[in-house]
Amino acid sequence: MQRVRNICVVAFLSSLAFDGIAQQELPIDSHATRETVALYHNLKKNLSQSFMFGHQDDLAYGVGWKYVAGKSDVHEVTGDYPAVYGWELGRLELDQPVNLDSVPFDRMKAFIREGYEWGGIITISWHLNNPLTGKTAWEPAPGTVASVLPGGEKHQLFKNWLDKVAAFFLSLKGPGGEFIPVIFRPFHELNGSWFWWGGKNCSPDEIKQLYRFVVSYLRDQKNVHNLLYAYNTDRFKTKEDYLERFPGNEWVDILGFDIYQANNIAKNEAFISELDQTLGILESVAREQHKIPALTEFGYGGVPDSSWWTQVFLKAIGHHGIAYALAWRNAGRKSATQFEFYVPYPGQISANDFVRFYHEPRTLFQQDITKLKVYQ
Ligand code: BMA
Repeated sequence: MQRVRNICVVAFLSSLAFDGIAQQELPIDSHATRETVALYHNLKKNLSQSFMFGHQDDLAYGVGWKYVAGKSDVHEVTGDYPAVYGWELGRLELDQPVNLDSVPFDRMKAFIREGYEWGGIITISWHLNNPLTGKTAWEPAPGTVASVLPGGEKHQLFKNWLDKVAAFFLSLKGPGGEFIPVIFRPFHELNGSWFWWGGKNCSPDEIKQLYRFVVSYLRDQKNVHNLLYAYNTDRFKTKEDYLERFPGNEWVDILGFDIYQANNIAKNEAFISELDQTLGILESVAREQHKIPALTEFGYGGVPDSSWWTQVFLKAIGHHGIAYALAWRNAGRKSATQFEFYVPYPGQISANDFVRFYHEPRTLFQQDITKLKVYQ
């Protein structure tokens, strides 16, 4: 009721001013579904009180197991599931039934529905192949971004790929037939040079054009209205660095960056100070742009420090107000010599500290966020 009265007064004073105020409180998609708008509002609320813990591929596999109903390394250690679930679309564009990390897309959809029904939040990345060379996302070939923009030789192919992504998003439905909201973070780590859409492999103007094209194609051509869009760099030093490739306020809902600690405990202090400073810049840009700040990916591979969660990660997060932080995937054994995980499993050296981290009032997991009802 209060809101109705305010709207009348503001509309009376100036309809232009009202537009300005209202837009700050809505996602960039003016046709976003009710649940998507509710998620946006709820992510914006209480930013300074707490943050949600997320994990990539949490329900699909962990260290030493794959596809066990109800299993999750986070759950094995804490007795609770994450609040945010990360999933990955790489190879959907090639019509393959499994993604680049061997997760079948039909199972992924079921996990997404499960997490949503528990009240959890879904975020999706896309390590799409290089459309110009046909190789992986990590095969930068200068000219690739230009080739997929309107007028480019791979533009039509890229649109075909986006059609598949649109169909995937539109296939995600909750129990009442409503679309499941997703935080989509296309072209993540776009200031690094390891992906074809990143850093030196294209100009800032080209990636901005590409980002805008993807948003307008999915939203305005394919009628996908269950997405919040995340602008997602890798680590950065200054506000200018962060915004160098920013497509503009009207194209982005969430501002994030990815950061990993190098495998060296001696560098704990350096990591705390870097993460603390970078989060400070992120928060101030988010305030200026009226967007939602988030740590879109983080991790310390193999977590070799027994008190990393409370003595390093939580210290760096400190007083910062971010909506969520997504730990990367527990791939487990990748080859005879490679082992990848970012969240402890039972018996892992940081498991007890992860339980302490779980009990910190500032960290939100599944049971906390179910109560928050973020889709209402
Ligand atoms: C990387 C690693 C890879 C994986 C890729 C995409 O950081 O985890 O093993 O294929 O992300 O999910």
